[in-house]
Amino acid sequence: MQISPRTALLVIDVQNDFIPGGQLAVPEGDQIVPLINRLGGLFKQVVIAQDWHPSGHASFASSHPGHQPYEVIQLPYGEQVLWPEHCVQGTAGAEFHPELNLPHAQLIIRKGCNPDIDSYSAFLEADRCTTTGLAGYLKERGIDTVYMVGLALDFCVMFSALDARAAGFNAFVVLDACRAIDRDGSLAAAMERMQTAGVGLIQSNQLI
Ligand code: VGL
Ligand code: ZN
Repeated sequence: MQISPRTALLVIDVQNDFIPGGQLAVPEGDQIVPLINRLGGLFKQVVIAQDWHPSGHASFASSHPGHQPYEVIQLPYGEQVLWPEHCVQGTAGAEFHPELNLPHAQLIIRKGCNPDIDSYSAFLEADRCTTTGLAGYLKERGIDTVYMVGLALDFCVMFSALDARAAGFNAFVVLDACRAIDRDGSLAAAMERMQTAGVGLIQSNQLI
């Protein structure tokens, strides 16, 4: 398929902590890397999102004495799943998978940097009002369509896709270039939310 120059690939959180062996490993997270590299070559515009938390971040269970990872608690902006410590700024776990190879990517957008607010989405933090600036960047470059790949399908990929739609972009998720955490039905719920929001759910052979 000829990919329009008004289209960008958004590569989400392909970082060591989300790969088997990492602090918040997504099953088979490593298996999508070769496909993402291949897809990257089709796009002129590539943006890479990087989960990038300060130590002591509000999304870490360790920041809430008496609570365990994967519990859900109430924070000022709403419900928050508590995670193991992951993607701490400057650590090896926060680095991209060593085989991720997208040298022509022009923007790395770091998210979750606010100590008190999580940000699954590459567009909008969990308070649902602080933006990362990504929508403005894409719009100023004339981009109207965003394809998304990466980790985790049922958290950061889904929220990025929903927010891309809300910001007025055509949004597609390349399912075989994603992997999910899938806790408590989160994958099925994510698929339904994306479908309802008009996110295109496709396979890589529709692009390659
Ligand atoms: C993610 C949980 C916490 C993700 C990031 O990349 O999907 N999930 N932080
Ligand atoms: Zn995170």
